[in-house]
Amino acid sequence: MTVCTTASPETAAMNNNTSSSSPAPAELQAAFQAALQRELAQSSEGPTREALMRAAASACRELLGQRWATTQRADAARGDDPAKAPVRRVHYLSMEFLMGRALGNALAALGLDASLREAFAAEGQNLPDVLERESDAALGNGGLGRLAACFLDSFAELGLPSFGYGLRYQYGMFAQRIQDGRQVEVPDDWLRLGQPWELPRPDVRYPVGFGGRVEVDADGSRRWVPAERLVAQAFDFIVPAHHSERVSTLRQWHATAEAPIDFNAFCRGAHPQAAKHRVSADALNWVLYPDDSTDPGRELRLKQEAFLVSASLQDLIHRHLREFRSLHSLGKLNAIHLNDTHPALAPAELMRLLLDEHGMGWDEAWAITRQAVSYTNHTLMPEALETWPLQMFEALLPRHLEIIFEINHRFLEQVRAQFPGDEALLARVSLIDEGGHHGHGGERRVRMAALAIVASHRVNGVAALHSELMVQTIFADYAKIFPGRFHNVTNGVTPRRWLQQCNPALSSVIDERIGKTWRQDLSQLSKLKPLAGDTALIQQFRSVKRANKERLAELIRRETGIAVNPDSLFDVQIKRIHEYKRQLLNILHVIARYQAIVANPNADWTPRTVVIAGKAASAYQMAKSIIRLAHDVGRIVNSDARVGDKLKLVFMPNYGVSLAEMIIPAADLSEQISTAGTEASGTGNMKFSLNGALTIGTWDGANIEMAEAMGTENMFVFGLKTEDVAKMKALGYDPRLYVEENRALKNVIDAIAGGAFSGGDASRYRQLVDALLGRDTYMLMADFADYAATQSKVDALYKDARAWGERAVLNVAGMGWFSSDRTIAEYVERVWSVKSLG
Ligand code: B1N
Repeated sequence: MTVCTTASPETAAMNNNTSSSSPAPAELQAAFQAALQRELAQSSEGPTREALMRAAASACRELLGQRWATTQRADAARGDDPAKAPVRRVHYLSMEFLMGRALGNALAALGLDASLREAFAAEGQNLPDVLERESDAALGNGGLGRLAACFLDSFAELGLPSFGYGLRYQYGMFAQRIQDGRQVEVPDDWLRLGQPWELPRPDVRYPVGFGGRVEVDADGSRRWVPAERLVAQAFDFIVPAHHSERVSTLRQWHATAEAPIDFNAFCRGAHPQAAKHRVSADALNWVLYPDDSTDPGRELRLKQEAFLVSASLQDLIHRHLREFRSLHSLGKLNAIHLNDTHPALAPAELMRLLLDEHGMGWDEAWAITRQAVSYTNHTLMPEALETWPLQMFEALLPRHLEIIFEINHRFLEQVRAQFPGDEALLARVSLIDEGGHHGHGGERRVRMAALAIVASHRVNGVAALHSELMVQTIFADYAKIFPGRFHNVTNGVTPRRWLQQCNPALSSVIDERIGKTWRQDLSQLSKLKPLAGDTALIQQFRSVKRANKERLAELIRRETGIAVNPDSLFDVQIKRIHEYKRQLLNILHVIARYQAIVANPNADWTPRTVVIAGKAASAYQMAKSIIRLAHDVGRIVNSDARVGDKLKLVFMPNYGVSLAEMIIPAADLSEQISTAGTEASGTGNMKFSLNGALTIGTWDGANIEMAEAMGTENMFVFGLKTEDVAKMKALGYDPRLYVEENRALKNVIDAIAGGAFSGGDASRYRQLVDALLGRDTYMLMADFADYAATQSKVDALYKDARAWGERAVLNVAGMGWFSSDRTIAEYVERVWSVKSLG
């Protein structure tokens, strides 16, 4: 799939390659050997796996650097042919990019696996062991950050002129250790051993200011005089296409002090004062906020967001001026995309740069801003809607606040004209929350989602249901004011990482049947549909799955000491721990099953291994309590001789991209069980299905579209629908009624409450049980019976290996639409192309 054909013949050639014309292996071998010699010179350990990994990475990096230069030259020429509509360059602004490892991907993309395999063998090492030595680049929390990483892969593959912009955090997502069944957070010092992938760009640096005041010149023009100035310094991370020589770029900003030492203060002996700016710059680079869905209103986070936005937009303007010499065409030739509201300062900063630094008038600057900016919303959780205390905002970004006031003034005028007399509407949609209600102690706050919506030409949700709910609930007022601005683009995942690389054995089976082109055009997978009944194919699927399960069983044993049976059904739930995702519902089912097995050990049980993995935000006590419960229940269940292989519960520590690549190919059953209406999309759901797991899931997020694509009969759907949830809440939901009428559920709750899993300590899970019996916000009690009944259907089908296998094939066959290539093609078509501007 190629969406962008640009003017230059050079690019056309780059795009038309159907298979990557890899550099001569000799050239790579030479680069690899040179890098290896450098590595060896620096270490006394000999050619360790680390040394080989780093040598391979730097050899790849050199080749990628060449491709980068060619790609940039081609993109710069994209406006040259007056006969063609110019292609816009996309600037994808995101506080998170969850890249994982890069070497395996680079080798596959460059077509170098084979020659590197040989080079490693010559040193007595095999490829997978060497690849394993690379640590994950974990600069993201979860789905939102991983989506951004999949998008970079698709940008490269589709030949889209683009930059991903992020921050170069010193510490990424914390590593999770488990001590006595409890999560302990450990800093992720991922830069400790240096970063073989990044290309420092010492010549790409921009000043970024904070604080200070706004001065008014004699001619009335306004100018920001910041109190503090940092310098943003670029580091590039290059992402190769697999089927052309194009690359995409992730440009990550690193903050340094403009004046790292105040020598006056230093000479007075006032060392803290002398180091003030350096400390402040370091703080900015310090750490990724380890929070999924809620942000504490912390000043450092706002500074990080402002820093990302300012550096990225200065870079954009600089490049645009270099290429086109004038700013008038900036909106037409550039798209600026906001990955949620985290970079939503972008329109304010762009206005500031155009007005104050480049002397443009308001109307033109605003027109350009609106043309360029678009915004994706990723969650309906009201607590995740970012707002900043006005006081703090003003102290840090006084000029931006003035601009936001002006945008708001003009916007509210328009609303007043459109809906005369509706003062309540004005208060609801204003970019400023006046604080006249409960919460936040009545202080005034800046609403970032409002800014993002008002300044964008398009706003989208990430799955059909989510986009619908978005305009019916949190953004209903804005949808009334801007009909036509809102739409849907359903998420997708890159088939290169999430099938080709993580599951080479299944990839070969698929290749044999339908050829290899699914890597570029995932819709090819539908060709498997007529083959779903093919006994040999089912058998191949089964033996690949079995081998992947053995590999996972070995990892489980290494990591947790638990022995699991690869012939049992592997039932997997891996994602951030959050109440709405309902890992607790999963655990309740495990307990019910445990009790039933103990009561009736000789029944014909389908053996199951339940695997859970995920991190809890460090301050999220309920999520941490769920992790502890999983361990407590696992300890009891796994050591009960009456249970044996019939049931195991495993919590795998330190979930991340690389662990997902190991677990997903080994799953039989994928748990996607969020309360209907709460999971915006989910992307793990897609990865499992693509690897031949069946889904047990609610009618939520992208599960719905997956079920429709593969046939609802091929998914285990259960539970309340969004309308049911809303209705029941409106009528007054009482979870106790469900517990009273369901003996199995009552026994489960009683066991937890009575301390059956906590050594008799009835207080350990009191809060958790009280929450279930009191509010049960996510309606676990209402969904339990249907969930358990549906799990029994899973058991029954798993006993019929042929029927299960046929459905596994149909799952893969139905996933063609869920490629991030398709997602990006839709963004280009509806959001980023010149055409989409209307
Ligand atoms: O974004 C993913 C979706 O597939 C998931 O359903 C959704 O939960 C996830 C604040 C978030 N939404 N919001 C966040 C992350 C970090 C943060 O500080 C919110 N993540 C999602 C991709 O669309």
